[in-house]
Amino acid sequence: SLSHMGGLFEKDTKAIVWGQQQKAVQGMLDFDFVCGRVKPSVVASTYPFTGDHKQKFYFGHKEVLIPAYKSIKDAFEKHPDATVLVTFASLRSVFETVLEVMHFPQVRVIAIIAEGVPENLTRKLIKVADDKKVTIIGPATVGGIKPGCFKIGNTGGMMDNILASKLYRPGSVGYVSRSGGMSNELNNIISLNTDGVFEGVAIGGDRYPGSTYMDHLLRYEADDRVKMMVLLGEVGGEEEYKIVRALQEKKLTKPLVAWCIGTCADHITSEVQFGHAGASANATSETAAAKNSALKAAGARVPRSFDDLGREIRQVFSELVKLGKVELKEETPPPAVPMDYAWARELGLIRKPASIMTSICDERGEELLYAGVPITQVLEQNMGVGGVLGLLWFQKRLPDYANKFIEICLMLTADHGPAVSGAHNTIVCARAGKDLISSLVSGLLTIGDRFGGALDGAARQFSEAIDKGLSPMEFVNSQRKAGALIMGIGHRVKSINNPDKRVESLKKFALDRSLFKQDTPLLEYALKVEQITTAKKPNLILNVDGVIGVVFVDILRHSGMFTMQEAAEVIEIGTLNGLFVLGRSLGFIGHYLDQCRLKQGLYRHPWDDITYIMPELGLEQN
Ligand code: Q5B
Repeated sequence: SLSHMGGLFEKDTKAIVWGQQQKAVQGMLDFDFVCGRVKPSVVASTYPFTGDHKQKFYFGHKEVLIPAYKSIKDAFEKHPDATVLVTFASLRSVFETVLEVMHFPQVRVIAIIAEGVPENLTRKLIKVADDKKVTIIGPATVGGIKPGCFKIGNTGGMMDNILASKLYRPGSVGYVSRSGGMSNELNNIISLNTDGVFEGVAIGGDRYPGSTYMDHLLRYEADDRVKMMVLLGEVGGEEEYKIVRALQEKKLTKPLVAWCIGTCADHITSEVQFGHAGASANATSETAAAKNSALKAAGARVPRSFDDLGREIRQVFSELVKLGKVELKEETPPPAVPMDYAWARELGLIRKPASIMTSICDERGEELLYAGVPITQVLEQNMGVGGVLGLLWFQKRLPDYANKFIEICLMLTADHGPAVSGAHNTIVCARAGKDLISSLVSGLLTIGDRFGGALDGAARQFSEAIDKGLSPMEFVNSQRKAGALIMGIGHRVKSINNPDKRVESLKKFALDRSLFKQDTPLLEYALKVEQITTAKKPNLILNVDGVIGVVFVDILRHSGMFTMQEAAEVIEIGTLNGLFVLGRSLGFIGHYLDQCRLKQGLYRHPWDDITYIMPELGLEQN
């Protein structure tokens, strides 16, 4: 059954990976690149739970697309040159998938990573694999590595480990171990004491591994490029005795350094089961110590302890060099593999200015923070919508009366009927069959100097006037002279004869010192301006935009929460119109829903409400 066990992996070996293991595939491609492979070793992946698509990977600096197939059949039929399957299928699905893959004649090697595969199923797979001349590595393994050629999945660890153990170019030592974790240790020990690893396979920790120590040692024996071999066996099972016999029968002739781990089990009085399913001695002959003695007696080079393994390997290797059996090659540095950004960041090797900065909200931790305040505290402290707005807009816990003022503003600006520009637009848009967001936005787009968007303008104009020391009359005159309207003054339907109740309520709240606990000099100034404008025309009242604008300036300047610079910035960046936008969004959404509920058809403006004035061009020509 061993005649088929030639070299498993070469520089052009191609594999298909079963499973969504992007990190492992990227690791394989990085290994390929550092080895100087011309093409990536992974040609496709397969996973039954996603449709056919392509996945993006890096091959060195280049980005490559590797196809992912839903069906195993498609993957192997479309990639007839793929001879290896690396399967990350779970213990539940691995049997069926491996069985299916073995039907494809091109398949020569299957690496099974899953742990806990039922032993009876593994034995069935081994039987089929033997018939089909397929080599199985695993189950319960990280896989194996052939420097310069191919790496199974996550074998060899991260790139720094691969570079440190010089796994990017072949050495002269072939090793086989059970444990994947220990294979990393072997990579390190061998690279420190010899010219490096030629190939290493971790056969896996189960009692019935798909391929055995012997299978791989015989391959190494047959391969001229392997000059010495290392075996890392372990307590439990009889596999190591096959090596003993092979040594005695001279089937293995190359120098073999061997050590079985688990010798400490002899010092423990109770029966010990180590991490691997097979790592338990059921008889004295299965102990690590017994196997080490037998191996030594058969001619293997067995160190006194695991600590001496490196020294023993070094000794054997230097003997081979002295005998001229190993020719030391000049080292050529491997190409630099670009480091993954995430990894480099984790190691603290790079810094990059963030594309986005934020100072109002942090959702990354266990609890959402608004300006550093946990959301549970926002609720516990009854901060309300006003408090939340204070945190998110100003990064401040505003005083309760200011939060209350904000909430009153939102309530009073929520709607002012279907006739105003914004609501009209929302209604027309809704009746044209558009969705909620389009209809809302259509309404919001009308907000500006004339309609609902005079808050910032009023704040700016009135505060500039008071800062310049202009009397209300001087201010009104200067605006008239400049031919500019006073923002926050005037209304289409409200006047001193038909006062705007919203404005009355806001004034009442802001001027009541028992409720509104601060001075309001700008509001008082604006009311004097109103007396002058309404004397000219009764509709030139301080309107809803105006009263909110000036009271907010009073909050910014006299609540003690803002510096003068912060107060100026709030106005400058157009914050205050946001209050009207936010409040009126409630109404616009209401109008949208209302139109839908009332099943209103497409709006068309009636002709009798349009005056058509055409230039009389046609007549002139006649
Ligand atoms: N005159 C609001 O104008 C309106 C003057 C003025 C000096 C002024 C106008 C205006 C400033 C912007 C402003 C917010 C367009 C309004 C809102 C929300 C709403 C809406 C709703 C809601 C009204 C007549 C005469 C003319 C003008 C003079 C007018 N305004 N002078 N400063 N500010 N205000 N916008 O009625 O000599 O006759 O030529 O632009 O604060 O949008 O409910 O509807 O909740 O939805 O069209 O409340 O005041 O008056 O343009 O015919 O002017 O007064 O120069 O003088 P009207 P006009 P003259 S609140």
